[in-house]
Amino acid sequence: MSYNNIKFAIKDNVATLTLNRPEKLNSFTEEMHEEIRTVFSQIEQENIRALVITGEGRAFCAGQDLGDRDIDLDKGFDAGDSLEYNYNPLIRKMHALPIPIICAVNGVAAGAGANLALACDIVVAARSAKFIQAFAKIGLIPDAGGTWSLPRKVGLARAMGLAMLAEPLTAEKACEWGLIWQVVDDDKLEQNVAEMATHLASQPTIALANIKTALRASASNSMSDQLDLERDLQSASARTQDFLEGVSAFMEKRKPTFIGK
Ligand code: LHQ
Repeated sequence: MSYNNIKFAIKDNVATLTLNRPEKLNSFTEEMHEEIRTVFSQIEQENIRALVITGEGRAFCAGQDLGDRDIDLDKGFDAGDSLEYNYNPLIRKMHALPIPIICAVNGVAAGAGANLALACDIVVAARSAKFIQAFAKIGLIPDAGGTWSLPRKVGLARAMGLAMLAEPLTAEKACEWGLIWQVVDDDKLEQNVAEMATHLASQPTIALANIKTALRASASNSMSDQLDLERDLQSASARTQDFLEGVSAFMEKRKPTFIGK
């Protein structure tokens, strides 16, 4: 299937979603959201064990396309509706998706584009990339999960500065602050992320999904609730074929072959 605003490919259990409106810095339109919804349904149905999200051209994503025909301020445009129907379901879906999502931030990530990146499980940025909570510059607040993820990742002081000043944060600084996992040279990004995705797709997928669930739940759980959750998720992890394989391989001093079941 071909799309107008994205590219989508599946190879060796790894899916790659590339935002593909480079002339508008891969900013989101209504049609792009529809296409992303379609591929997420496909991801849920197929045997995909890792997802990579990246952008075509010099940018990762500049957030909402401010020129999209659906943003008609004279016709009662409601930004809340766009969040309700487009961004919020997407961010919820990403958090709930039971496979690792790697973001390859190939260039500037602004507005909802920055927060799309931050909603991924592992974020690797090109050294030249920048993160901009651009919202305040146009009279908005960070959305697409930004007000939730920023203080959790970098603390309140830095979250306030990023959101209110709306200044670009370099990839290096983002990594130093704990906003992202890794910075790599621009010409190494694609290869580095491809290797990481291939590796993750060969790992015990159910355990990775359970890690994701547990770490994400920790943001709102008490210590005691979290211990209960660890008990339940460990119980489920240990009932997988991959756990049996992991232990057997360790005892037999060989490399495990995980099947994601
Ligand atoms: C764009 C955009 C863009 C359209 C670059 N739209 N064309 C909002 C509203 C409603 C509901 C829900 O939520 C949201 C969430 C949001 O995401 S709000 C925040 C929206 N994003 C921004 O405010 C960022 C706007 N863009 C920029 O500040 C700059 O373009 C950045 C800093 C990202 C990159 O700067 P440059 O590298 O200097 O590139 P540029 O500005 O020259 O952009 C290149 C082209 O891309 C240009 O088009 P043109 O036809 O003149 O060549 C821009 O107009 C277009 N573009 N972002 N968001």
